[in-house]
Amino acid sequence: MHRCGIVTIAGRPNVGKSTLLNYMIGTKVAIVTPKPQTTRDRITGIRTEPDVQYLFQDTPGLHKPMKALNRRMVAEAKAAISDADVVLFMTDAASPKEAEDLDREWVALVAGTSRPVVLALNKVDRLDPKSLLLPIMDFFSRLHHFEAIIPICALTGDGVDRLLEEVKRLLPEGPALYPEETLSDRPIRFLAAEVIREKLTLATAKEIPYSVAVTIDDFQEPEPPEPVRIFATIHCERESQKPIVIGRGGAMLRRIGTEARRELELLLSRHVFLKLYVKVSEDWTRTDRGLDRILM
Ligand SMILES: Nc1nc2c(ncn2[C@@H]2O[C@H](COP(=O)(O)OP(=O)(O)OP(=O)(O)O)[C@@H](O)[C@H]2O)c(=O)[nH]1
Ligand SMILES: [Mg+2]
Repeated sequence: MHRCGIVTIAGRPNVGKSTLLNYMIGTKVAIVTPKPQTTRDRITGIRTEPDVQYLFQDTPGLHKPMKALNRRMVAEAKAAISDADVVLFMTDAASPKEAEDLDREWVALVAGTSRPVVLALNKVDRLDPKSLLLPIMDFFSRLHHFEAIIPICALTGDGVDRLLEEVKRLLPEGPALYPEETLSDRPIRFLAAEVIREKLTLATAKEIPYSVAVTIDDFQEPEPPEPVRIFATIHCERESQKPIVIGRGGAMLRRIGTEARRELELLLSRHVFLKLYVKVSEDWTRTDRGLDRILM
């Protein structure tokens, strides 16, 4: 029997959803940073095996929807959960007690969909001793009837085979929907913009990561050995943020550009020429019109 279906990966910010997605797909399809609220869009990563095709949807970690951007992220996550055949609910087993309230809100949300839910307890590498897992499993099994509760480490892949087995048996019967070689539903230029945003998020502090967006103005793929030519714009929300992103004598922008180019060269297995511009798009995160103008 062949199975195929949508598996939505959901959970609060920073628990490791995108890290797990990348591990399961075997390459980077979603960006990862140590800062919460990194993922903004729904991204589908596709894993094909002889008897199953998993369509994994990565989602933004939900949080208080204060701005139009956050409201849109919450809406994306909720829509992805309601589209799911199986929900892969994720939490960070090594996070402090205070995170329990957020997890509880989250469980209520996924439980409301009546979809089967598998719980992945991530970051067990940081749990010492391992006996600490038992009270966590107990906490969650009192909140909801999970189809399975599986401790994993998304960084190393520990436990992920078992997780995949559990998810597989819950997927509906059906043919593969994508060709075997398709790994993501997003075009390569989306990944290019995301990699630039990842490097920017890693290099800047405070509100900057939450105030910027990256658009690709032009993406040219001439015959090798000519490099791929990418022209991108970093949009800030306010005039005062522009000099921070550019840095003294352009140092910050050069650093972001170099790191993004290096990673894109690895992902594309080609030389890349990358040119970055910085622009102020006043308050783009605050209104739907602003979002529609900037987001891809
Ligand atoms: N120690 C450890 N760190 C992990 C593990 N999985 C993910 N991380 C780290 O946790 C941080 C957040 O990972 P992400 O994959 O971006 O988390 P996310 O859930 O997608 O976060 P949002 O997109 O903000 O909702 C990164 O620094 C990862 O390297 C793990 O198994 N062990
Ligand atoms: Mg993410």
